[in-house]
Amino acid sequence: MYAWPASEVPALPGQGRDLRIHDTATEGLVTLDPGPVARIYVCGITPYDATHMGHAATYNAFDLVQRVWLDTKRQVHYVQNVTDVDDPLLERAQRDDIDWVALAEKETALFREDMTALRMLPPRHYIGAVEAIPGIVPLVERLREAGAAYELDGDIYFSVESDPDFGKVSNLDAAAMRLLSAERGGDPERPGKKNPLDPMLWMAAREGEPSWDGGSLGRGRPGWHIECVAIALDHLGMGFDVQGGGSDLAFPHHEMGASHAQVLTGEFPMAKAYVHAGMVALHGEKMSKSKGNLVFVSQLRRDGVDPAAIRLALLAHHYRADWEWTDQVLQDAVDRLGRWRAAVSRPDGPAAEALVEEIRDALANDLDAPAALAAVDRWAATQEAEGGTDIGAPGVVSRAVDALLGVAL
Ligand code: 5CA
Ligand code: ZN
Repeated sequence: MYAWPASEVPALPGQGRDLRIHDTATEGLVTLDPGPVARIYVCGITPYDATHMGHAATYNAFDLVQRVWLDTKRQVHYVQNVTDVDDPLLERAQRDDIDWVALAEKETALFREDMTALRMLPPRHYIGAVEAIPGIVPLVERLREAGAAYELDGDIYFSVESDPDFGKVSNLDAAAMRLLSAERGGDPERPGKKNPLDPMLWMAAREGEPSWDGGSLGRGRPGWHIECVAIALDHLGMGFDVQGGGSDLAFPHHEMGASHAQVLTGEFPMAKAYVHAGMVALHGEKMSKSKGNLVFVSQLRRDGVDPAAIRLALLAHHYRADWEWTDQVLQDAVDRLGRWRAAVSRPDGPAAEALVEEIRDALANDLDAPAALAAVDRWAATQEAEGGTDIGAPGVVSRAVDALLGVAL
């Protein structure tokens, strides 16, 4: 499916930096060394409700990854999916008595608008689960032929024991895995499974639910993890640079996906770094569609909030931190945007070359956006207090803030 329009990324003077980023699998910082084309897969939305600040924060983190790479003059091959058929989507459509396809299309369209407004660069390939089904079926068939999958009352499960490297993404013990599996879409209690953690690859058609021809698998629909694996392998291949998502995806989603891919290809690892963004909360609890404690990007836009201020509110938090959305967070961002715009509206100002390097250093250091904002704050404060004589410096600052942080001043 089509993604959304790209905003322009101004070229900057000087040299970009190689990105050092936290990898969940090795539990430390890794300096990535992508070739001329960096490859990244970021898990997309399940489109049954509007984009909330938690989603926006996670996509902001990976937009920064893309911008750091672009600044090194690399191309970026970015792939994102849309989980446009899954239990939560079907349940919401039933609850609201609407067609599930119409619901998915409406919320995906709104997501595109929100991403465009926030100046998130689009993926090169934006792929729906439904359109990926013809590629998913043969992968499940191959897993079954390899003895890594088995049938249970018509449903097909992946056997986690078929991957010797299972567990190396999230580094959790068995008890923690079991708990998270139950919370996040798994069915560890279902009798008859070889291992309670085994995830579904293909769900046999259920009465009243959509289903597709699965060849030798019979009619049904794909499991969640194999969806992302099929799309990632099709468009990026193994050993891509970054697998991204929020921290709630480390287990089971990214763990299971890595195992599927590793068993399918015999290669390890699927991704060179597994990068996870922290969770945004509202009123003390993780913002989530199922709990309904949400602040929507589209609602703020409707209320007249400048999308650049929303973006600055996201950037004010380190991507790995869990943080709380409050009115004050937004107000601080609105105030900061005002100060920055005033500072760049003059024709001259304090020299800006050092500032560009500071923003680059901050982002290359595990995407330290708050440090980048602090550097721009200092330049803006000097501009306000003393001004400067460097003709064109405000232009350099606004181009750097746009190219590296996605904020249009
Ligand atoms: N479709 C799947 C991924 S294949 C999915 O998790 N969809 S989602 O709509 O539930 O979430 C989309 C992205 O937003 C995921 O990366 C998820 O980790 C992230 N996310 C969800 N809630 C929050 C939150 N409160 N804070 C930060 N990120 C969040
Ligand atoms: Zn995914």
